[in-house]
Amino acid sequence: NENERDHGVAVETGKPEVARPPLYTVVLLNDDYTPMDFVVDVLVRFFALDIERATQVMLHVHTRGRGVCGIFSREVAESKVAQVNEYARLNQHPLLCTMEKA
Ligand code: TYC
Repeated sequence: NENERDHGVAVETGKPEVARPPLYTVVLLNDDYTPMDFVVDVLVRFFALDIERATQVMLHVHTRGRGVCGIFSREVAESKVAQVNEYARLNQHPLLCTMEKA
C-alpha cells in the first residue's frame, strides 16, 4: 500500500545551498590635490586596468566624487585598499581608497 510507505526519514528535496562568500566593492574617493596622472597610475598598477579604462575611472571619480575600482573577496579588497593608501601616503598624496560590501 503506497499510503504506508513513509518511513519518517526527512529527505532534503531543494537545491543544495552552498555558502558564497560576500564580495566587496573597492571605491576610490575624489580630492582636490592628488594629480590625475597619479590616480591613473594607481588604477593601472593595483587594479590591472589599461590606460584608457583607468583614465575613464579617474575622470568618473573626479566628476562624481567616487568610483568603483573593482569587486573582490574581502581578503583581496582589504589588500588593495591597504596597498593604495600606503602608496598614496608614500608619495604624499591625500588620495583615499575604501571598501564596502557589494
Ligand atoms: N580631483 C583631482 C584633481 O583635480 C583628481 C583626482 C581624481 C583625485 C580621482 C582623486 O580619486 C581621485 N587633480
